[in-house]
Amino acid sequence: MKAALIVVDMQEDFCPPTGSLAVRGARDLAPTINSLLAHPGFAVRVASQDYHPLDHISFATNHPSPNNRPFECSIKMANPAPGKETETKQQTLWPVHCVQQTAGADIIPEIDLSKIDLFVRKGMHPRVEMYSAFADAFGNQDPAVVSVNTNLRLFLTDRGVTDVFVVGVAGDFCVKYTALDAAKAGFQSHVVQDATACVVPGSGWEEATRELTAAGVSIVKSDGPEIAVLV
Ligand code: VGL
Ligand code: ZN
Repeated sequence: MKAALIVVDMQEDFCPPTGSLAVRGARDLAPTINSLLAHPGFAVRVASQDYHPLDHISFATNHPSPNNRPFECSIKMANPAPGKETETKQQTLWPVHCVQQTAGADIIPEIDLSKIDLFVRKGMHPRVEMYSAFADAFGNQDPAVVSVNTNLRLFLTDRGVTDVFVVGVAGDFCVKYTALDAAKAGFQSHVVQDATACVVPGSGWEEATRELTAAGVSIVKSDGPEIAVLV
C-alpha cells in the first residue's frame, strides 16, 4: 500500500472572512490538514487550486439576468472535447471566485506548502466546469482537452500510489468529485471527514456521504485507524 494526500482548493476565495465563495469553517481546517501533511505515512502530497479565467462559464456575472442568480440558477454547458459538443450538462452558477493571478486564487498562508510534491491547477478552460482534480464535468482527463495543467491519475500511478486520502473544500463539490474520480481511476479512495467543510453545511455533507459510500469511497477520521497505520 502507498498513500497520497490530496489537499483540495484551500484557497482564499473559499475561506472566511473575505472569500467570495466562503465555505463555513474552511480556514479552521488548516491545523488538521497540516498535521496530515506532516504525517510520514504519505508517499505523495498534492494540492489542487481552482484556477478560472475571468470569462469562466460557472461565473454568474457571465450570464444575462434574471436567470443568473449564483447558487440558485444553472445554465447549459457542452462537452469541450472535439466531436462531443452535443453532450450537455446543467451547470450551477457561482459568484466570481479563484480568478487566475488574483489573491483569491492563492492557497491560504495557514497551509504548509513546503511538503507539496505537485500543484494541480484546474478549471482553466472557459467553457467547462472542473470540480475534480482528475477530470472535468464530462470526464475529460487529457490536459490537451481539459482545463488542467497535469494528468493527476498518471502522476499517482507513476509513483505506485494505491490509496488516496482527500481533504479540503468543498466537501459537497470539489472534494466529493475528486474522491469519486479517484475511486473510478482504481485507487482506494478515502475522505477525511474532520478535514473537510461543505458549501451547504449539514445536508450537503449528508448527501455527499451517501454518494461517496455508494461509490466505494470510505469516510475516515484524521485520528482514525486508516491513517494511523500508514508508515
Ligand atoms: C468549488 C464551487 C465552484 C469547490 C469550486 O472547490 O468545491 N465549488 N468551484
Ligand atoms: Zn470554481
